[in-house]
Amino acid sequence: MKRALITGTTGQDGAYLSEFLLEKGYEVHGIKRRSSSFNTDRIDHLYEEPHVKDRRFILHYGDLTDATNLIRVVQEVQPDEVYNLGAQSHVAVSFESPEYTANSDAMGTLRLLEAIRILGLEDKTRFYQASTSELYGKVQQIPQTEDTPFYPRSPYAVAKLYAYWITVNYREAYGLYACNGILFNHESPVRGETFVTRKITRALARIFLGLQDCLYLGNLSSKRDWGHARDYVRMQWMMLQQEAPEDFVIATGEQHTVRDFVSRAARRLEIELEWHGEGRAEHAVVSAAPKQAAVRAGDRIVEVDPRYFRPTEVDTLLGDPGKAKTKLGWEPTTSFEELVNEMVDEDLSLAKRDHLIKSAGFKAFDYHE
Ligand code: NDP
Ligand code: GDR
Repeated sequence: MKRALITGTTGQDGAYLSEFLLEKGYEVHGIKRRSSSFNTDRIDHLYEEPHVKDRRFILHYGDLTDATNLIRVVQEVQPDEVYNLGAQSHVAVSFESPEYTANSDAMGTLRLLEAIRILGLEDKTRFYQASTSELYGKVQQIPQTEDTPFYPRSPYAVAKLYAYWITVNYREAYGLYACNGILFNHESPVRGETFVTRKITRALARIFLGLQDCLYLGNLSSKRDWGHARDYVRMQWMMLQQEAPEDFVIATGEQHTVRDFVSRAARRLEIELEWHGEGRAEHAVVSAAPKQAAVRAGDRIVEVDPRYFRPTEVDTLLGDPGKAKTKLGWEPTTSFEELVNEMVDEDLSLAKRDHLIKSAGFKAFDYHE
């Protein structure tokens, strides 16, 4: 039985990858951070309590900022494959916590690679690094391939640049089987609530039910290549099954603006939007809505709020997944429309639950950022 160790197992990709590897028959070990409240929502359906005999999903407390902890966990698990998905992954937050972001995302990757080396596991353990299209930043070539130059535009991307190169360096210096997956944005119903797609689908579902009045966003003209996390974790595994380690771009090859994502998500709820104004004054007004919606034609439900603009922005990202397709036979299976619809449908179910709680006189969770 193959054994995998995943950092960031409680995150979006960690949850999908854990599920995927368990289905493949792996024994899966995940690192989770100590938190004052439960942080395992996304993996609760996989949880096996410590008394289950021969359990295949095992969690270890740990943190990428703690080298001794990583060495101990790697020693205990003796993994065949390590997936380094753990990170402070929010670009906007990285401007507020740049040092912590560098510590977890850049130094954390080094610590994990060193743990493998210190324990003499270079010939046994294969290593996957969660690299990112944010590396391209101020893009110099469209679409972006494995050979496009990097120009990071945030503390997050700069930290990930270090992680990218230290992974390449350990491959070249010590013969470690180590790969970078340069993944473009990928989303799902369990995407973190403050990334733009989930913020949109969650807010629109709540607006539909009258739980919220308005959705405030930053740069509506940003273009992203959005895929489904389920498709992308499959590729993370595929990368570690080749004869020789290589880096791959994972993307759909299709690009949409944030504005377009909003309009598509609204349409799933049968709400039609009209866009007015420009830049910081841009907003969307309902032009048609179904009877059961809590909004009416003329309601202004999307506004730009400058607080969500970033000091330096990545305006446009579009990946070329040609190498992944030719060499590994990988292709995304979920279209943009299917992705938007799945996310809206799931958020509508969650909003209905909150609506029910509220209408029964209890306080429903109401946080949005
Ligand atoms: P999430 O933000 O959903 O998950 C991040 C995970 O990392 C969480 O489990 C989080 O724990 C954990 N984590 C954060 N800080 C630390 C730390 N110091 N030590 C250990 N664990 C930590 O990210 P995604 O699942 O979306 O992304 C997975 C990886 O892929 C990340 O590295 C991200 O940067 C990268 N990436 C993501 C893309 C995307 O579009 N989703 C695209 C390209 C790259 P907790 O749950 O406790 O917060
Ligand atoms: P990104 O994702 O920065 O691409 O990083 P995010 O969804 O945060 O932003 C995408 C684009 O939308 C614009 N935007 C807003 N973003 C947020 N979060 N909130 C808003 O209100 C808002 N309004 C407009 C942003 O400015 C941006 O242009 C994600 C993360 O998962 C990274 O970890 C990963 O490496 C990259 O994708 C690939």
